[in-house]
Amino acid sequence: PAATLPNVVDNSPIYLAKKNAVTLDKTSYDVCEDYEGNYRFAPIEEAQVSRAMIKRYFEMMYERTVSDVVIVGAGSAGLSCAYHLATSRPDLKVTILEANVAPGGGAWLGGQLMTPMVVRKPADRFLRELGVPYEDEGAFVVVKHAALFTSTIISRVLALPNVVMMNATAVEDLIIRTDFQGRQRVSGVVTNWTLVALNHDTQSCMDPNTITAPVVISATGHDGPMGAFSAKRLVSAGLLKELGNMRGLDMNRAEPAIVNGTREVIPGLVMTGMELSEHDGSNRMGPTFGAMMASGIKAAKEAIRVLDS
Ligand code: AHZ
Repeated sequence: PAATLPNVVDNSPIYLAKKNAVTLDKTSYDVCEDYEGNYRFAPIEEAQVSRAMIKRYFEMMYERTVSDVVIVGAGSAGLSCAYHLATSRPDLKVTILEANVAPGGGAWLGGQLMTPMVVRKPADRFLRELGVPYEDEGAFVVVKHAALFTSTIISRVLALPNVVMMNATAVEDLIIRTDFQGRQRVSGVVTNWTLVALNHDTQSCMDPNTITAPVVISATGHDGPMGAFSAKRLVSAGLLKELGNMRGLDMNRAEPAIVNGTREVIPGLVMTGMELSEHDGSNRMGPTFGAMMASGIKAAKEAIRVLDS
């Protein structure tokens, strides 16, 4: 059957008068569900596509201007944290901010551009919870492709109704307030489109935006172009004397140090994943991801403790 012409609500009389002159032949609007041969799409106006995105994105942004928990960074630690937090507390508005266009951080590969991902026990529990298959090697398990873990957890996290993720959005600063006891407390984040954040030196007057939240979880990874963001900001804000700086690789020391060190580092700010190695001066573990999962889960529990206290 011939579909009706799309109905873009628009109060411009000029647009309405000219509309029929620019729309396609009505016969091409027949919807065909047969994937073989004469496949045709349902009719659409370009303005509908723009409005479908703009309406949802900006309504989401408006609503999440006040969130319960903001997670900064969607690498393996941030995503594990988001999954545990949002599934165990469906009442919380969990907002993930990721500076990159693609979420996932360093977890698309296992190490040195090789695809298998090693996860030390007992973090294999989390893979079973997600339904990610692996080969058991005794002390550790191997997922055949790191992207299988990362794509699964991204899809699980994004399917949760209380989670939103804004990609290509960088946290440029922290909101730091003084509480009634005179303590400095992180109370939210200062954001900008990453492409804007990267161009502050070349343009002027590109002020940022804010999201307030009683708990911010920082999962920005070890130092790099954007990494260890909150740890470095705590130093420049005078809330941390100096960076511990990530030490050399030692798998046996590094993984427990990261998981056991996962905590609220200053009021309102929980830190997880490899960012902690810069904050605390602990070792790196290289290409083994169990600590990122376990640290993310611990950060989620810590955020709940802070919220409930
Ligand atoms: O884009 C970053 C990445 O996706 C994002 N990020 C960093 N700064 C940000 C900012 N605003 C928003 N200011 C920001 N997003 O944070 C994510 C960090 O992910 P990651 O994979 O780099 O860190 P992780 O701690 O989740 O996992 C670390 C994995 C590593 S590194 C390592 C080693 O070097 O030895 N070993 C492991 C397992």
